[in-house]
Order: sequence, then C-alpha cells, then structure tokens
Amino acid sequence: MKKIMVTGALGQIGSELVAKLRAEYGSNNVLATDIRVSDNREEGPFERLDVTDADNMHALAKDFGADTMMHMAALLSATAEKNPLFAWNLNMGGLMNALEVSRELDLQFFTPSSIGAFGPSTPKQGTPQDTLQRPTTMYGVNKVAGELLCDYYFHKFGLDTRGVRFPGLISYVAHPGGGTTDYAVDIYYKALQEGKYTSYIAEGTYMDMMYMPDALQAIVDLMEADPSKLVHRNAFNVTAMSFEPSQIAAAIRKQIPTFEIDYDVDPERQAIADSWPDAIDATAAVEEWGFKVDYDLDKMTADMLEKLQLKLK
Ligand code: AKB
Repeated sequence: MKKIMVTGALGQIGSELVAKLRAEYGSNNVLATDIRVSDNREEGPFERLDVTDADNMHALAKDFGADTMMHMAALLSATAEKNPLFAWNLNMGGLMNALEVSRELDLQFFTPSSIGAFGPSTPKQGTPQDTLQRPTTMYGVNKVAGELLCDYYFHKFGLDTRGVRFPGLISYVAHPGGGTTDYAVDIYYKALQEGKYTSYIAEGTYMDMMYMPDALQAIVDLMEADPSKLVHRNAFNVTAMSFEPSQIAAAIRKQIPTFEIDYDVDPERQAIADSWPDAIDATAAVEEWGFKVDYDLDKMTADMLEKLQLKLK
C-alpha cells in the first residue's frame, strides 16, 4: 500500500487530490500538509508545512514513512506576476526541497507543470508535447525550470519523477487562487448568484481546460503507469477541451437561458492568456499511459451548476 505525502494540500488541486487519494489508498496512508491549518483534520493525518523549510519537509516525510511525494504547493500565474521574486523563491525553493527530500528518502515523485510553461513563440494550435518553450511570465519560467529539474533528477539520480502540464482546472470544491484561467470557475458562481458575469478575459481568447475529476484521475493513472512505457516522464500535455469565454457562456445558457456575459478585460491577465496556447495536443499522454477524460464542456457545465447549486444553498 502506498504512503503518500501531499504538499499544498489545502490548495485548489490539493484539497480534492487528498480526498481522492484517501478514498483509493486509505485515509491513514495520505499525509496532507499545508502552510495553512486545516479545519477538517479528523479526515486523516495533517501537518503544517512551509515548503521552503527543507528540514521540516524531510522530517515529516520520514516520520510518516512516505514512499510517494506529491508536491502541489505553488503560486499561480497572476499572483506570481505581481510578486515575481517571492514566486521564484516559493515555486523553485519548494520544488527543489521536495525533489531533494524525495531523493534522500527514495520517494516516487509527482508535481504539476502547466500550459503556462509555453510562451508566445510556441505553436498555438495542437501544441506538441516537445516544442519551443520560451514563456514570458515568472510562473512559466518556474514551470519550465521545474520540468527540466524533474527530468534532471530522473536522469541523474534515477528518481521516479512524473508530471503533467495541466490546463485551467475547473471545480466546485476549492476556489483557485490567482490564476489566469480562474474566470472559467468564477463564471459558474456568478451565473447562479447573479445571472450574469463580467469576464476579465476577452471574447475570442481560447485556453485549454479540464474538469477536476478528470485531472485527479490523470494524476492517479500516471503514477500507476508502467514505467517501461514512459518515453516522457515529466510534463505530459493533458487537456479535455479548449474554449473561449462566449462558448462557456453559451454552455451555461443551455442550463440558465437568461444568463448574460459582458467584458471588462484585465490587461495583465489577458497578456498572460495571449502568451499561452489555444489548444494543446495530448497524444503522448494517451499513447504512453492511457490518458482519457470523461467530461466535455456541456457535461462539465451541467455537473458544475448542479453541484454548485447545492453548495451555495
Ligand atoms: C493559472 O491560470 O495560473 C493556472 C494554470 C493554467 O496553470 N490555472
């Protein structure tokens, strides 16, 4: 049975990932850690951890008897752009510590990269797995460096590092904090609460997206994959859909016919979105470890609105 330590466990992905892993592998086999304090500790082991504190990270992983590290703690793109030095220290310092602890204790390792690892010179349509990566954001610089570091630890030390490039992730559970793709979550809340949404991303701006259940399954599937089948190890392109704001609005209108969208573009987040691909190609993930998704835009929208309605009651 696996013993998995998760950093950033109260974040957008972490909070649902911990629940999924506990359901798959048993509550006591998943140690949730975060810089914040959890209010539902009774669901399984939880420890406070600042990922820039390497000694504490090592001690927690060792005491828990971890055999797997899932390093999720990171600042997202828009927040990182507001405080680039802090982002470098947290995103790179945290990752380096997590890789070192994993090397010292021989842990299987997962960390997510992002579509943010691509830049304006990357092909925008059908973005290949292996392509130009010259991002123009601090988040993107961190993600490319992180992908390379994870590959380095695999080749140099034989560490079993694995990762995906996530697109925007959409969920009704935890709110994303400080991402560029967050509009695609906010829009569902506003649709139910106010019947209208003002988008900070311009009409016509395509970005890749995925519903959280598919993202969590992708992590589990990649970590369970036969290593002999993996040509790539880190940063597999994964995506479920690509849309622009008026298309998600149209999908919502199928459920809420009176829903309206207008635009008040935020130049900073728009510039980030413009530097990212429109639609990436996930063929390598499909071929090497059977990546698949259950949700397209309409199915996700129906589920989001149903679950969110219950949550907002
Ligand atoms: C963000 O918008 O920063 C993230 C991402 C695509 O990595 N959701």
